Amino acid sequence: MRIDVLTLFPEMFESPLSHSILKRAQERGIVDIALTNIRDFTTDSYKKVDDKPYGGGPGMVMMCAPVFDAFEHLRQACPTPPRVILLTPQGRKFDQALARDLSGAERLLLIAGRYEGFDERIGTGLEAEQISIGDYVLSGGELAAMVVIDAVVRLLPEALGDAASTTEESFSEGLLEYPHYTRPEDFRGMKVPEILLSGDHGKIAQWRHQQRLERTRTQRPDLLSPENA
Ligand code: 6GU
Repeated sequence: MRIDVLTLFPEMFESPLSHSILKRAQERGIVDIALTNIRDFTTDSYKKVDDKPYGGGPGMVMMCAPVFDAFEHLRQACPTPPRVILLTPQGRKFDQALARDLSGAERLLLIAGRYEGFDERIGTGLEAEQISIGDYVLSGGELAAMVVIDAVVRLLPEALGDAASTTEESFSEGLLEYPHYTRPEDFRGMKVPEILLSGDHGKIAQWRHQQRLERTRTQRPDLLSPENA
């Protein structure tokens, strides 16, 4: 997969992209992630990327021209048409199903904005899908873009070792994970549940399933399908 990111702050991406699974996936050639600074596509001496909103009101708006020019530069360089994603609180809410859907694309182009928002014509003109990562306001789209990249890349074949590969499956069943424990058996008086030490794999599986249902009921009842409720 190839992922391009258009951003005013490419440096913000450096640390998340150079650790752990994202780092390894790039090293192994599973994903190629390229950052493009929108400001490099300004044409005036101030390198202006934002302007006052028509109609008045607070804040500044991301201008069309630098974003379109950066976009067209990237489109020229590679013939595969990308899925174009605009990170915005107005977008469709990101979830595991959307991550899985995006992980099937050959190419993604993410656009992260700053200021009050994008000129509306950026989304319409570039035929972008709009994605939000949740109902709260971030200072810009960069962290949201990183969330999307992380969730998508770990789903690419071979991106994960065996150990981690089951986590996503459980979420896709619509239930939270069961509780995990490792050594010691007793930590400051907090004991590992007896059943996990029993060696009875049937009983353990049953207990874990029960825990998943119970946790989901108490912490995320919204996730429960009618047959589990
Ligand atoms: Cl994608 N952008 C911003 N600025 N805030 C958000 C968001 C995106 N998703 C949730 N909050």
